[in-house]
Amino acid sequence: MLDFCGIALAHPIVNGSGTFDAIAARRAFGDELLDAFPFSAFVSKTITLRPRAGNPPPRLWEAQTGLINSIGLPNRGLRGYLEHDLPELARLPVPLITNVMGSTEAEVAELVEAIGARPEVAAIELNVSCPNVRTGLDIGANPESLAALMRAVRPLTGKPLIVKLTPNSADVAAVAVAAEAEGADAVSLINTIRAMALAPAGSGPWLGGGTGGLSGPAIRAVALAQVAAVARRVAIPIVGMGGVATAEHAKHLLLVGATVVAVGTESFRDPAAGNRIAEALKSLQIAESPSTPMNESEALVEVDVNSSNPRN
Ligand code: RRO
Repeated sequence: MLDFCGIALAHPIVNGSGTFDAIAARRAFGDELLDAFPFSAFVSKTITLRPRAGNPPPRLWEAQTGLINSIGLPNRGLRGYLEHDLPELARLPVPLITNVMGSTEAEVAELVEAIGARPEVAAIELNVSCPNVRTGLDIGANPESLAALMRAVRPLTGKPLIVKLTPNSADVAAVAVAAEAEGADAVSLINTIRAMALAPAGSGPWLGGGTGGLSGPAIRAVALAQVAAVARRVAIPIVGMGGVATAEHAKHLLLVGATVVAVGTESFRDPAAGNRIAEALKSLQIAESPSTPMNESEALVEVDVNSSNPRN
C-alpha cells in the first residue's frame, strides 16, 4: 500500500480528472468494472457550484500526437453532484477524490465546505488550471492569487487538498511553493496546455470554444520537466501526469519526484490502461517513489540506464 496524504492506495496509478467517466463505464461494462477497477483512486470530473452546459461543439480535435479538448466544464453543479453522482461514485472500490472549480473565492469556499463535509470523499482537488474557462486559469497562474485562495479555503476542511496546477504559467514551481506554504497537502500537474486548431477549410478555429487544452503524447516531455521542477521546490506529494501511456512513462514521472501518476488521454484509447500500467509498473519494481527527488540530470542518467529505448 502506498500512503498518499494519509489515503492508502493499492498502487500509484490514478486517473486524471475528466478523463474517465466511472458512472458511464459501469453502465458499459457492468459491475465487473468493480472487480478490476483501473485506478487506485478515482478523481471526479470538475464540478462547479451551479450547473454548466459546457462549450459549444465541436469539443475535440485529434492532433497528430495528442488531443485538444474544449469541453468547458459541463456538469450538474454541486447539488446535482451530491444527489446524483456522489451515491454512484461512493460505490466504487477505491477512494474518491472530488475535483472542484469556482470562478470566485466565495464559490470555491462553498464547494470545499460542502464536499469536505461528505464522508464518501477522501480528498478534494482544487482545479485552478482549466484552460477552457477564463477564470479557471487566472488563479492558478499566479502565486499570490493562489495563496489568497488557499487562505480562504484551507480552514474550511480537514480533508486533504490537492491543487491542480496549470502548465500555462511563467513559473509553475513558484505556484506550487505558494500552494504548499498555504497548506496544500499535494499538488497535481500538468493540466492541458492551451492550444488551437483551425478548421480544415481554414475558415477559423475548429473548436467551438475557440482554443482548447492539449493532452496526450505531445505533452509528456513538458510534464516531465514541470514535475521535476516542482519536485525540487516542494516537499508535499506530487501527482504527475501528462501523456502517460506505458509503465515506462509512469516510471519516469516517479523518478523525477512524483508520488502518484495519473493516466488521462490514454484511457480514451484503452479504458483498461490504468490497470495495464499499474501491473507493468509492479514488474518494473518501482511501486514507490524515491525518497529524494532527482534533479533533471540524475533522472536522465537513470532513465538511460534502465530504459531500452529512452526516446519512446
Ligand atoms: O472541461 C474542460 O474543458 C477541461 C477542464 Br475543467 C480542465 O481542467 N482541463 C481541460 O483540459 N479541460
